[in-house]
Amino acid sequence: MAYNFSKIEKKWQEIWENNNAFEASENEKQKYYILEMFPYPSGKIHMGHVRNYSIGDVFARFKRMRGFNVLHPMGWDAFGLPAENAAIKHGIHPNKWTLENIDDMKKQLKRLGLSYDWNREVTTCLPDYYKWTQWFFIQLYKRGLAYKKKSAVNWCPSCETVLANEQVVDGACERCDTPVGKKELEQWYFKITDYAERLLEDIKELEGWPEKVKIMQKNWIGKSKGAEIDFEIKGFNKKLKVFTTRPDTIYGVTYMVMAPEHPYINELVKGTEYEEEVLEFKKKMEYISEIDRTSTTAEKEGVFIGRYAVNPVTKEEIPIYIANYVLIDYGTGAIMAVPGHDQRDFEFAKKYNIPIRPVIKPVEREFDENNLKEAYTGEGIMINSDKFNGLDNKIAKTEITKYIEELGIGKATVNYRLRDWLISRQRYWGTPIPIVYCDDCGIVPVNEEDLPVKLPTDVEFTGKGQSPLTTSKEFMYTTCPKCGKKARRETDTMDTFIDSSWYFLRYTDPKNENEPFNKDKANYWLKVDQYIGGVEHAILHLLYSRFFVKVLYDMGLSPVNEPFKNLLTQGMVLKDGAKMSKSKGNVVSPEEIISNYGADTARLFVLFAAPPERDLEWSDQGVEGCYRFLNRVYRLVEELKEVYNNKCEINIEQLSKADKNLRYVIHSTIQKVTTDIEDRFNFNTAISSIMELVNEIYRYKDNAEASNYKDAILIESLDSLILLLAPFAPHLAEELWHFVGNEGSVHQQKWPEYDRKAIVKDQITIVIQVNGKVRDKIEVDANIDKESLEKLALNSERVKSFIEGKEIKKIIVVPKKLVNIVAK
Ligand code: ANZ
Ligand code: ZN
Repeated sequence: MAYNFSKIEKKWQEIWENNNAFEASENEKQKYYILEMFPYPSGKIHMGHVRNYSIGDVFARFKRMRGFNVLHPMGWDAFGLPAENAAIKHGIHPNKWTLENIDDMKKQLKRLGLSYDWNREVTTCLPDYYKWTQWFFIQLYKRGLAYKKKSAVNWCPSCETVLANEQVVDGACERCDTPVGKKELEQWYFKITDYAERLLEDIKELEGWPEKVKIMQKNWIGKSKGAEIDFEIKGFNKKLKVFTTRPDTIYGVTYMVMAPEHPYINELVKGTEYEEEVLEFKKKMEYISEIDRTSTTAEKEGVFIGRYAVNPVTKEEIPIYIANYVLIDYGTGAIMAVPGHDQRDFEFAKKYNIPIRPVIKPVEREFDENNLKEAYTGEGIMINSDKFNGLDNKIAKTEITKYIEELGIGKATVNYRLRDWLISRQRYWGTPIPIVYCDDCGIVPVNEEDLPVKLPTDVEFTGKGQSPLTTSKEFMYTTCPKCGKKARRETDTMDTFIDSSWYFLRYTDPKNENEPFNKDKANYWLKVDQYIGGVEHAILHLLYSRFFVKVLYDMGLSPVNEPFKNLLTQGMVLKDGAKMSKSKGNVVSPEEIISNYGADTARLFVLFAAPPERDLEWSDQGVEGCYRFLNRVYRLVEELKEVYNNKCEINIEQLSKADKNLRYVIHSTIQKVTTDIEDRFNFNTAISSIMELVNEIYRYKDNAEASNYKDAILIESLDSLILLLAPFAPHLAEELWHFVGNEGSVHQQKWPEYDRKAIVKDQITIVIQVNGKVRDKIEVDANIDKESLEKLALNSERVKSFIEGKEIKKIIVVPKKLVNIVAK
């Protein structure tokens, strides 16, 4: 008969909930803050969630048993586009849709038996939370870290609405298939670029982060050292400023390229014969994404704008182009092109017949400078560079930069790939930006005591036109906080990444009505000791959170300068080799697995099937196997319950070989499971050693060689088994703990310590070879001396048959391992 998991799981979930078993509060114990990335309330949990939260729950339960004061909270990243789409499609208000989903998902999460402190639940779409998100916006604004700038958005001309990037499918509107265009809007930005250097520098502090995530962040910030150089434009009163990482190549500049969006362009071509073609090219570029424009395989293309620049060192006149491969928002939006040493420039120059002039040649290979097959991007010796000829190009880089500075035409600079964070969304379901526009006073932040600026409910969701907030008269029109005259509210809402940039701080003090969180509380709990989530957040969410914490740190609010001490990025859940997803139709529903096998089996499977950082392949047999294992555990404990009537002290001296062997397995399993969880996240190998332990207990219980201490040793083994199982299969462990008559919750027990003496083997196996071939294996006392070992080896019956009639030349002994007899 299978164990009644549904009854058992329901029972313990209720008891844990009624006892507030996982409530956390500050105390004198050492704290441990474990956090899983909170979910978007789509309505249904998926296997990725089950995996993420099961991993976190193992940690939380384990650390509690290790004596830590554990904070393990959960909440909802509840603003975002899907709620608004549901409103447009089904006419349900986003608020209702979201809160109902939260209700459903909470029930589903509770069925998994996760040890959260639900009293700390945080929901980003509720006014008690977004009030503080707005408050932070105002603080950033006051510090000059929030500002407005014109920039382009995706625009569907048929729906007359702004589209998020994910609503643009193959360049067309996802709703009506009309080609998407661009529209310039005034939008809000956070000045994350002010923190670029610190965000980069402090990556060094992130010791417990995966190397790959640190590299991704580094590349995203993208620091380049180089120079800014001004080029004169013939017949034009402004200079063309470029950013280059290769000032050493300046003698090889044979043309210039400006981004099509460069602000000088219109003026430069106005009224010329080039105007039409240039404007046409600009228009064409509007519809091509940055990624497509700059991919290395993209065909380089551009047009001559009819103007010339002057190379400041050679005084040559060189043509100016606009081209797809130069972007407006990197560096200065213009480049000096060196086809001899930059492959993009090389391809462009070949195509448009522009001269190619190498200025560096490699040291140790042939180099035909008049017939290049591709750009030479390596180091070497300077050529064609006047007084710098013959220098190592790395030295020339510094020397030429100095020369440029002397000439007063440029300077050494650092450039970052990181852009400022565009936070404006022309959407309803987000945190309203707490700004008012007054004809007299301009941009005015809402008074802090008037927060939150609440989302109105009288809005229409048509999917067309401007942000739904503009349809609410009540919301739109207000009075100026400064002068009291009629004023208009900002109708953009904030990017939801802002909500998730500080939720981990709110968990430390979730009900505070007077401040976002109390500093002492935050100080007690932070940093987050272990953060767990998908690698898809390796850049944006983690970078934005780091930025936010640094800003709050500078404001004296955050006690820490980095939020997350250790980071674990879990792999995906795959089925038939592909990611489980609705669109692929290969989804296994957690609810179904829980109903058919129980939460403990579901948890055990996702933990056992692969190490957390690897992708996990779904397997129905794997689930079955875990289910059978838990049943096997249940039957074992049920069968052996009686032994608990015979508790007694074990006398080590009187144990039999079989007793010692089981105790060896018990304590080495404790040791292995402990280090597997603590040091390596190797939950899969931890679980398999627990399975081994169960096998050993089965073998032992019927073993005739057990001593009089058999029952005591069985008690020791079952107690250990149940405790080790507690983080992985918490319901079953709790049930069995009580079933055998133990006191208190298993989850409040001390994690077992292994007995060092029990895992010292007093017998070891020695391999015996004759002339290098293995002929026998013998069991000997672990402390045997060399002489006795040689004697035993020569006395082995099997060995004897191989050395009969031969002369023993030599005996080689490798202590604790082998004996090799050389005989002729
Ligand atoms: C001349 C040169 C010669 C360059 C050479 C490279 C190699 P990273 O390292 O990524 O910072 N560049 C500058 N601004 C650009 C823009 N807005 N769009 C496209 N390309 C741009 O790259 C810096 C280099 O990328 C700069 O150095 C510039 O080309 C180009 F042998 O200047 B270089
Ligand atoms: Zn005013």
